[in-house]
Amino acid sequence: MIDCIFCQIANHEIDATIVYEDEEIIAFEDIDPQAPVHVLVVPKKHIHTLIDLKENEGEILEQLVGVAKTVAVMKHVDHRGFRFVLNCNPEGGQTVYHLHAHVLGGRKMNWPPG
Ligand code: D5M
Repeated sequence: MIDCIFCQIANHEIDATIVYEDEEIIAFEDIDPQAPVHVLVVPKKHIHTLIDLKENEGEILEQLVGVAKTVAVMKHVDHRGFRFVLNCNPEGGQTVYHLHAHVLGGRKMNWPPG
């Protein structure tokens, strides 16, 4: 999608600090980190929100989770603990409308989340 910032990052049209990339998924540092570790895990295919993910696209979620685990190991938060967050639509806190998951760690997470 032409105006989508995460599509532009996935296509290497704008810069990001990329920590992982394969054919389907890209992971990069969040520009406004909310924890010492804050990485976004993003499918390269443009999907607006979790709700727009089709039934036959479940593999994308598996890939997101798999890469989130890889990022947690790379960032040494796998055993300490980390949070995997997927915001959906306005009340879910989504601000960028290209499906993505957050990997947050390096500090104690609060519950319930804000
Ligand atoms: O999360 C959207 C996240 O995307 C938010 O934490 C800021 C981050 N963001 C926005 N633009 C960029 C760029 N250009 N690089 C890296 N990170 C970015 P949401 O769940 O939609 O609220």
